[in-house]
Amino acid sequence: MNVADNSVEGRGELVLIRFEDGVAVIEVNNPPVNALSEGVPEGIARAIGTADTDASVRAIVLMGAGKTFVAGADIKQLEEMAWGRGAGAPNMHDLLKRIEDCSKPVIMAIHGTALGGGMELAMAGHYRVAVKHAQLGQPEVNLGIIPGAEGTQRLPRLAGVEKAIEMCVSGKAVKADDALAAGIIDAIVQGDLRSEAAAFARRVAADGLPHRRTRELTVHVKAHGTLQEALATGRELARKAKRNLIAPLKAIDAIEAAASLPFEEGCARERQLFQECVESQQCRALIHAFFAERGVAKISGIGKETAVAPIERIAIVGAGTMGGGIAMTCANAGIPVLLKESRQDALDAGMAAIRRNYDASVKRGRFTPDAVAERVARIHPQLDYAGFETADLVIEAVFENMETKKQVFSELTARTKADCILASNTSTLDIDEIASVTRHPENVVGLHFFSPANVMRLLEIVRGRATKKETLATALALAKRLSKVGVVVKNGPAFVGNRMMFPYMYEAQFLVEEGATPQQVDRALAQFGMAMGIFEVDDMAGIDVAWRVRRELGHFSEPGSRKPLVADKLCEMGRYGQKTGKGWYLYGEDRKPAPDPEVLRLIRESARAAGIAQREFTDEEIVERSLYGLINEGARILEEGGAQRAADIDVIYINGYGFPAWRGGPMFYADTVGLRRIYDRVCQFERELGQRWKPAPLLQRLATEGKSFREYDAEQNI
Ligand code: 3H9
Repeated sequence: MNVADNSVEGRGELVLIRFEDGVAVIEVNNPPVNALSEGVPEGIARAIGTADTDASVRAIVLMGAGKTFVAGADIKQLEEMAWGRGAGAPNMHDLLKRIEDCSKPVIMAIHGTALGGGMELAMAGHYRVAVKHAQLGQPEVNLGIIPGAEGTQRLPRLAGVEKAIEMCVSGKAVKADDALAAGIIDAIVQGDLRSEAAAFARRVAADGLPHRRTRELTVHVKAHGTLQEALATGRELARKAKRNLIAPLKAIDAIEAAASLPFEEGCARERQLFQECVESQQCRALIHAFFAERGVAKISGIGKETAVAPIERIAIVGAGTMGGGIAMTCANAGIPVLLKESRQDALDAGMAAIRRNYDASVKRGRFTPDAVAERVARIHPQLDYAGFETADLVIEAVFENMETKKQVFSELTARTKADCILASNTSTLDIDEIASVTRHPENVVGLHFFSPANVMRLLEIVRGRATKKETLATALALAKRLSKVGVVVKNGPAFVGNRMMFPYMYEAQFLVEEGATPQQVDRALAQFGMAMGIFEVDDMAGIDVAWRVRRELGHFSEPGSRKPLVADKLCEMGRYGQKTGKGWYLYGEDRKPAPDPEVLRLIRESARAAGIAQREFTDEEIVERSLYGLINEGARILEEGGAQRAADIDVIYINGYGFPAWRGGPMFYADTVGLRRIYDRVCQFERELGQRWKPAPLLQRLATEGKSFREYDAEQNI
């Protein structure tokens, strides 16, 4: 075998080429994900040129070194573009043409993920082979852009208009079998990818098989009668599934161009649409969200050298809604779970709920019955602490009450091994006080899952005064294993997410006391992009739950503080929200909220009795009053060190509270409005509405200095 490593460009070996028995194997070598950073497209072009002119080469294989094929354009580079800086997008057009026009057959060999520009690169090959676990996708919409390297032109030629729309609009990757069935790849290889792909390449060359150029294929419509029907269905789907997003509709425009224009012109149209997207506020916000999500795991004082404890077995105390959901999360990740309850009926009810949830997943096609059986078998229901001494981590998920939690922790500390991590799923209570009853407070941490725990991605990891860094590092690693986004927050009343939620929730309630209706407030918030209005959220979480937390945290105990009038009354009337069929709204069989005249009457009567003047509100005022209080609280938390970065707060709100990712999270959104404007409005609200609107000192400082939360984060240099 003749091996000749060929370093390309001056930045190390970004692209390698080896010659193996008549086949040139080109490897993209740009860890961690082989992104198409500067130098990579040029390197690939050069390697293709080398192989094309080498008479001993009969065929070419292009693959990724390390754990994946190419995972797309370098998003750092795209971020620069989005902010109007940098050199622009890589010129992929010339490279893809060079590959397609190569005189030797080019076989793309895919493992890991071929995403975005990576999938586009793959589609320019004459043939594609992949390992079974490979995934291919056009996730650009998740970054607020459309495929910009001919993906919208090539995919409908390979897989048809509908599949192209489905993939470009959803942004979801498909597995190798699906890609094979759709005509995106030509074969799935079973053994070693490199040697199988090389053998495939030799066969293509030996048999003189045609160079299949994607650009020469005809765009086809599969399930619909006409192109226009397929496009109309796609646009409807995009409007529903990707509410408020610009890019999915633009991707469909580009696919339409593929079907109605010659290839080169379609590509030009795609580039134009790509450019429009990359310059949008949505793109900036979504790229911010992408890096924010990856940034949360970077914690000062914790590095690669910090020991992470192996978690082989987890025990959970409490089989209620939260405990059951957490048990499912662990079982889904392949971790055996002991699930303890104190009463048989509660344990039975908990296990029944788990089975019901899994059955629903089978019905939706998410899991096979066998996969569910395996998962349920990992959950061991029990009434005592048997086996807890073998657990590496225990998660307490009992009733939200300090005395009950302390009781559980004092039992746990006696029944678990010394290095067992003891976690509380509390959403508001003081972790240090809970830890005070244990022998090893350094092993105590908060793991605040969000309901439903098996669905919601957010995990607040609460760092107590004594929590050691190894415990945090283990919690972060576990979050990743459970497919959650773990965000480390400091112990403090209601931590970060819920603490910011209170001013938001109360202000919405004051708005209805002053003349707005719950529906109007919720509609304004939904139009802003929130997944749900705040009154719907209160009904879903339970009005009684908020009532208990208010008391636990001593809200409105300060003299002169304004207390919402209606929430307590609803609670006293037994209107707890969805679970009782009545709360701020009425709920029928379909669980959809309907306005209730009784609640409106109660609101108006309470306001009249308290002498609150009534007026009309615009949607803009509603959004400002609801969200600026939340942002102001976020600034206060940030300054107190409750969260490490403003971007961490964004990740919390996007993943746990339905804040629209395309607005980048509340703190990023505040930057886009301008902190000066937010600060001025907060000051105005303070004058008009009182003390609760006192501006956070950090907000004041940044506004005065003309800075943003992003700049504040950059200065922290974590
Ligand atoms: C595109 O391709 C546009 C085109 O149409 C053409 C334009 C002309 N660039 O997620 P992880 C970093 S748009 C730069 O923790 P995993 C990431 O920040 C792009 N960096 O790993 C992190 O860095 P750090 C379309 C990237 O194993 C590290 O890699 N492609 C990129 O859980 C590890 O990331 C996508 O949208 C990138 N493209 O998941 C794919 N990707 O360690 C986006 C990752 O410093 N990427 N990084 O924090 C992903 O979905 C996941 O990263 C992936 C791996 C599934 C690949």
